[in-house]
Amino acid sequence: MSGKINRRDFIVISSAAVGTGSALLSNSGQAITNHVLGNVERSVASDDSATTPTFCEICFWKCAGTVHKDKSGEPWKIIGHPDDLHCNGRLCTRGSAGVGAYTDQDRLKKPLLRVGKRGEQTFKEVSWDKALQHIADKMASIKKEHGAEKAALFTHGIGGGFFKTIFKAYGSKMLTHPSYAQCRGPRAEAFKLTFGEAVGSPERTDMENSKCIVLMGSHIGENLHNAQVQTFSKALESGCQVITVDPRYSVAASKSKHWLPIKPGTDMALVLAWINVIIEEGLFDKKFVKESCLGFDELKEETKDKTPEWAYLITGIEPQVIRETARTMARFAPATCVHPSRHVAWYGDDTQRLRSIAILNALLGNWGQPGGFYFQSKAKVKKYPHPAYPKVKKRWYDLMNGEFPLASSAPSSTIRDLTRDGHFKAWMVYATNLMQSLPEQKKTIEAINNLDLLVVIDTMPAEITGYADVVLPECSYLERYDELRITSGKRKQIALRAPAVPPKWDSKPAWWIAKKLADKMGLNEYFKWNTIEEYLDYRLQSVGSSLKELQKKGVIELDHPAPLYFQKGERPVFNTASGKVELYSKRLEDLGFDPLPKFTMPEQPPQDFYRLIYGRAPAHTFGKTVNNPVLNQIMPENEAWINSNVAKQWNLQNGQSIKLKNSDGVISENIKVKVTERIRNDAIYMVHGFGHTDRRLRLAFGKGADDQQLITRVKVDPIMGATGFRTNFVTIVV
Ligand SMILES: Nc1nc2c(c(=O)[nH]1)N[C@H]1C(S)=C(S)[C@@H](COP(=O)(O)OP(=O)(O)OC[C@H]3O[C@@H](n4cnc5c(=O)[nH]c(N)nc54)[C@H](O)[C@@H]3O)O[C@H]1N2
Ligand SMILES: Nc1nc2c(c(=O)[nH]1)N[C@H]1C(S)=C(S)[C@@H](COP(=O)(O)OP(=O)(O)OC[C@H]3O[C@@H](n4cnc5c(=O)[nH]c(N)nc54)[C@H](O)[C@@H]3O)O[C@H]1N2
Ligand code: SF4
Ligand SMILES: [Mo]
Repeated sequence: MSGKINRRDFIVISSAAVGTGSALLSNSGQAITNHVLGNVERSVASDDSATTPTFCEICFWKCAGTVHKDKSGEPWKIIGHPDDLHCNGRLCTRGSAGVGAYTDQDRLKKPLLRVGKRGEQTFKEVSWDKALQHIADKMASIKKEHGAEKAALFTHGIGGGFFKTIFKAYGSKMLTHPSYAQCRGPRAEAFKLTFGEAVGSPERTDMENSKCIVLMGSHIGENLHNAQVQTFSKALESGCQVITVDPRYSVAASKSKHWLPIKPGTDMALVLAWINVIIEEGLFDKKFVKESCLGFDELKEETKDKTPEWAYLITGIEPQVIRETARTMARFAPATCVHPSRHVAWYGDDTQRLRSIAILNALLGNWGQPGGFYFQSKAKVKKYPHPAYPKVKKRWYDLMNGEFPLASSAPSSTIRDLTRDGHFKAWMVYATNLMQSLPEQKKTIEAINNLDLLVVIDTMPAEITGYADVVLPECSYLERYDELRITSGKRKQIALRAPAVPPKWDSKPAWWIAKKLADKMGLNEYFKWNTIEEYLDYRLQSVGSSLKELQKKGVIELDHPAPLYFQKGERPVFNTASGKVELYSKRLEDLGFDPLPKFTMPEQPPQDFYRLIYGRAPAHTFGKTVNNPVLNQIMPENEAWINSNVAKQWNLQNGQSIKLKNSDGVISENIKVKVTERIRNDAIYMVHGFGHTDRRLRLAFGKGADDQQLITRVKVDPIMGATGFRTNFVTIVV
């Protein structure tokens, strides 16, 4: 496999690729709507009352948009908000298909109480009053018998905030979300250790001004975070040189000057070799390093033998390619951005790998510089007043026994493992399908079996709801008000989500569920507002706006954003102990970890086994869109990407149905083979989120395979507790 792509290949491959991110963004939801509705003429209402502001809930990018209704009052298309920084007026395929989240006939319709065994999915429908009373009684007895801190809350999504209030008021700060230890936690800790600040979400990468972008895994275009794809496309249009490191020829690779088909799990060795070249050839930002960085000499000493020749034997990337790409990065610095990726829980040494990436960026002097990393602003909006929360006896970190000293958020996997050991009695789970998001499913089931109460608040009968004692149906985002979207970015924006239509069936918004539950739990003083409108208006008044203004505009922008970059002559101060960028981390050293990243080779697949790797597809968000009637049509199942030579060896044909078996003997559901040159011969790739086992998901049930089922071995990051997922090997069962 050659690293460099010539121009001819570039054109051929890019047109053959799955489609670029920008091609999957649309100015209006009409194309998608027609796709579902078969091009029927709609009689469109044109008065103002037929449009409502919202922000998208199909993924966590939260693009702001406008919902349009037809004359019968049904939502029929969603259009991106032109002023919104997250989307610039264009929603992606998934966001345009948001109406499908509302129309899905398989949605949860009534509160449910479990009647059969856990996992059997046997429930009876009950009233809200009964369901909430059941939860309130159970929570009260758990608190009385075991203490409030025996209850844990898992959330992923903006409505989770209302349940956090309940938990804190109840006396538990055991709050966790899988987007930390299963996603971007290592990135946050590595950048905080190095620069004193995290990268944030949306990321503060200034790609639209980059002249060189380096992607390590990060498969932008398939990973479809709207404005990020747009800025990437913009950079490409203005001739930015992209270097993509990926064992698979991703869509981003097809847009790149260089594709480095790295041996999976060896990225840190490549980064250390790049650092070696940049230091040895004197290509680093000397002024910035001298004035603002700590530990350069130690870094130089540590990496002096990490030559491209050393890295070649580990990564499979030829030394001259390593040198050439390092020189390219340096040539365009500081307008070079080595993207820190987002889902980084890969191999168990993830904080250290991300440290190496942070250090490389520091040497390029791109922090606070156009084309590198910019400084973000965020609106300060007052909280609705409530009494002080009770003091808690124990926090999650008191349970860690000294492990994961730099975890700044509770690793969901550890909370799960502690539950398995009997530490927790109740879980409330809001908008996260823990059966698919946490690795080692068996442990998740064992943990759940140790609970006295599992409450799941979801819109769909996801796998996790099958194990719940009480299931609470939330309405779709098109049917509800929600917490304000107040995100960090280049400017200070606030967006509103308002209901375009009333909730279908007996589903309710998160704020309503939380407020009613608080009443039953005797915690109503924490939800003093009478209506959600009053709550939102109070918050908006605190920044000189109002609910009325947001209802009209959808997105507002506050004055005085912080400068995006360091000002000329400014002497940067960093939020680290030394006030400098810490190339060498005394903090890590004091905690007994390597102060500079050191590479160790991950375990390699045995004979006839391949490393299981996974990623995103532009038409889906994890497993939560597979049952969406629109998106299901676009991509109903996933495929196993298998290298052509491997396929030949196993005598596999394109489209053939196989199963995969992992090293622990777990066998997947059926999955179709995609025979391709676009992946190395030591890995098999699939899109995450398929292989649903809940029969109530009529479109998604039994379609494709679930990567999570095959992830039975993880390597845990000792610094902050992330579960490295890419440590599993699979073989083929024909
Ligand atoms: N369409 C869509 N977009 C999404 C999401 C979604 O569900 N759907 N989810 C969003 C979320 S929450 C996240 S966290 C992000 C995740 O998106 P990213 O941060 O881009 O995730 P990665 O894990 O970096 O990307 C997967 C890529 O890593 C490659 N890979 C596998 N092993 C290795 C390796 O050892 N080294 C290298 N260099 N590459 C490797 C795979 O081939 C694949 O191309 O996507 C976001 N965007
Ligand atoms: N094997 C493997 N595991 C992974 C990943 C991977 O790529 N492979 N990715 C990891 C990453 S990066 C992340 S961020 C996590 C993501 O993990 P999760 O956030 O758990 O993602 P999903 O599995 O899609 O579960 C989302 C749940 O929210 C529900 N939902 C959707 N909309 C709403 C709503 O409006 N209200 C409510 N109440 N519920 C709603 C959906 O029905 C679904 O059950 O998974 C991590 N785990
Ligand atoms: S990127 Fe797409 S799915 Fe995600 S919030 Fe924006 S429009 Fe919705
Ligand atoms: Mo994520």
